[in-house]
Amino acid sequence: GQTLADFHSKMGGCASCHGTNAVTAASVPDDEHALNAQCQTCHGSYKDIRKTGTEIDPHHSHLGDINCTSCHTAHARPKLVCNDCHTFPNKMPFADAPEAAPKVSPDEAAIEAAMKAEPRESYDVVVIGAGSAGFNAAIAAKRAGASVLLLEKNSFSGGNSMLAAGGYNAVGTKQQKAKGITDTVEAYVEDTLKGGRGKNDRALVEILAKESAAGVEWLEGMGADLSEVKRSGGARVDRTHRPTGGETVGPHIVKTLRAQAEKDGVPARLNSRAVRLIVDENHTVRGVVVEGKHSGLYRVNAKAVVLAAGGYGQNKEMVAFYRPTFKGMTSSNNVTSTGDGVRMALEAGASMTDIDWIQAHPTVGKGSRILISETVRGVGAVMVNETGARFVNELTTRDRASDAILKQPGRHAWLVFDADLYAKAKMVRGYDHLGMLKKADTIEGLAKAAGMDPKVLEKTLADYNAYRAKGHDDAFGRPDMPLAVAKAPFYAVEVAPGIHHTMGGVAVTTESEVLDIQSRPMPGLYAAGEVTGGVHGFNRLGGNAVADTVVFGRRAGEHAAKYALEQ
Ligand code: MEZ
Repeated sequence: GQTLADFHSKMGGCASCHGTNAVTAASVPDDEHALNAQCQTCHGSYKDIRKTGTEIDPHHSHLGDINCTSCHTAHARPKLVCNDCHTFPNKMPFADAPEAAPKVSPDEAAIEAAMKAEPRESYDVVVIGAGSAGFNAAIAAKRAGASVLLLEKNSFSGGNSMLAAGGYNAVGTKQQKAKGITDTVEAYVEDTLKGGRGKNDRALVEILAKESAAGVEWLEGMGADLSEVKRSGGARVDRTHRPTGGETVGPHIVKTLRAQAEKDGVPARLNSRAVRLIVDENHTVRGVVVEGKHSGLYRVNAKAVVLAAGGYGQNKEMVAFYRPTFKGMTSSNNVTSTGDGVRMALEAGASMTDIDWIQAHPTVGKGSRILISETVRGVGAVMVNETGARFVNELTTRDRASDAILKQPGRHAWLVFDADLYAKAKMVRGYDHLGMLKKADTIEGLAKAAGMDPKVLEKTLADYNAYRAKGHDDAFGRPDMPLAVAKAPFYAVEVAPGIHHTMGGVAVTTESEVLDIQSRPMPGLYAAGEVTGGVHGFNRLGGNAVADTVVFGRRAGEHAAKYALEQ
């Protein structure tokens, strides 16, 4: 079959996509911005081509305005990136084109050669990974006066942050004050330490809490909407901030950061994988070897490098090695969470903190990779087992909730809620759109649709509603019961635990410096976000990952810039 490129070349030659310059590896920009602009000149923007019906439309997704070429690969068979997580049946044009040749990883000799070659470019700060931590670091470093390159291996930016659903934990915000919520830095710290079973690095947690509200303001200053505040598991008060209407937080923040980075002159360079940190004999960082999708291996010199490459939740070998009991478990993470940052840091001589601590999120859609956000429980859903009985405080910490589900028959559970919750939590409409919900006009009907015992489910919900009315959950001590489950139609979604966050990672100081195996800072090497260990201890609280990426992303960028500008 012909490719998209064959088709276009018949219309206007290579110039129809590439312009009139000769196409060479060096002339094709790694980020494909120019190509994508060209696609949109003829076909219109995503908004122009968006469908309005109820069908799944990849041009209107939580990934936002990503590059057309992420899916419409011109010289080989196209690939719907949505299907990295979903199983949409969408038919792609040129679906019969030949498959791309399998990617060959660069060998050691080629990497060594690139390390010795003349640098293609030089920057004060190179940031690896364009998720929330990386974007925050790049913007902060740029604003501090450094020249900055932001690298992203994927064909679109956002990383795992793109899939963050629940929200951003912050204390002392104007949103909390407006709702009359009494909260303190100490309470945030204590909740986080309790959730982490006291294994967290307290100094890092204190920074997280103290700088959390400033991080919200920093994002708001870029146009973000974090106006709603709700409860997450393990928190004593409502401190999880998110966009109005319960919209998912990750895509919103990524969209905001993407636009700001573009505006500030630090857009992510896409399709550009960092493969090796260049460090000298004194463990001082000198640069990075990059593998461009089109331009191959090249060296970039840097006075400082910020590792913001995310966790390893999608690296099955690393999961099986560090946590054998989670071997083969599904993961809610983006396919980009492959542990590259941890690997590069280890190769460079960094030390690790709690590298084997992995979090299973209790509610990943059964048999899928779709996270059913903690928000759904926070807003009011009740969790029952396959008979229809409750078995745990729905707002306990994730490790406890996951353990409790794995002890139930079939090692799964159901979240049950009603029309009021459906109206309040916008993300639930997304699950409905994906066909993940059972729905019925009566509780009996819902129980039958989900294979539960109707009598058991009816009694469970009647008891729950009575506990709510009197303000005390006699059965499991759930601290917050915002909604009854009383208004038809009723809904249920089947869930089971899945890998969600790798709490361990690169060991860092409070100034985001990476430590070597003798616990000495490695000059010029900084890290932030899920690639690091220490902040979350044994178990991360919902809402603390986004806070981590913003607070420590900013700090890493600022410290890296300061260091670089002093060299
Ligand atoms: O912080 C998280 O991981 C989170 C809030 C996830 C979720 O359930 O939405």
